[in-house]
Amino acid sequence: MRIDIISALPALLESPFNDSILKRAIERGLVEVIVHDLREFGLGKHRQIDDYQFGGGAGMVMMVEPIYNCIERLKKERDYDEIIYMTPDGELFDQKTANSLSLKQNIIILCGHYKGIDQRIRDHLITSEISIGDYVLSGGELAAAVVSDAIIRLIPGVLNDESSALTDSFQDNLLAPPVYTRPADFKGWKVPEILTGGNFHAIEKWREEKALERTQARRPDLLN
Ligand code: 6GU
Repeated sequence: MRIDIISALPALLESPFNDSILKRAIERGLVEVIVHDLREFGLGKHRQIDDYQFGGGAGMVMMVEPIYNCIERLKKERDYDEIIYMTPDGELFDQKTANSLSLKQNIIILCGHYKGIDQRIRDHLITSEISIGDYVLSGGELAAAVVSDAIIRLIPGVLNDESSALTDSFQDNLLAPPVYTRPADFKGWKVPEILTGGNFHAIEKWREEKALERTQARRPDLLN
């Protein structure tokens, strides 16, 4: 899989892909993540990428031309399954969308900034619009990192224990059960006995019960 991220602030996208699971996935060749600096497609000697909005109003708008040129350059090289625009008025991101995006070959993620991007890009080039929640971030970069992380960890071979992505919270509309590691007794705070007893059938049953209990208590909406 290949993810091309277009950003006016590419530095914001450096560290998420240079550590831990995502870094290893890239090193193993399971995913390619290429960040494109929109400024390189800016107009004139100042490499302008934003301008005042028609009709007046506060805030700059990202211009059509630099984004168009960047996307068209990429589209010449390969076909893209999705061209995603990160925006707080997009469709709410969830595990189902992550699952479906993880099956794609090539995607572009465009990060918005300032007051947003010229609507004509959204009308003519964007195939889907994603928001990561009902709050406003200064730009789409952190949201793009969130979406990329959720997608990449689902690619086969990225997680060491492949089954572990399947037992994530949300995969079956249930939150994950509690987990424990050694020591079994820390200052009198004890691990549930069933987990140290070695009865795997009983442990599985306990985990299912706890997952259901936790979901009922915290996210009853998931059970409908
Ligand atoms: Cl994708 N972008 C911005 N700027 N804010 C957000 C968001 C995206 N998702 C939630 N808030």
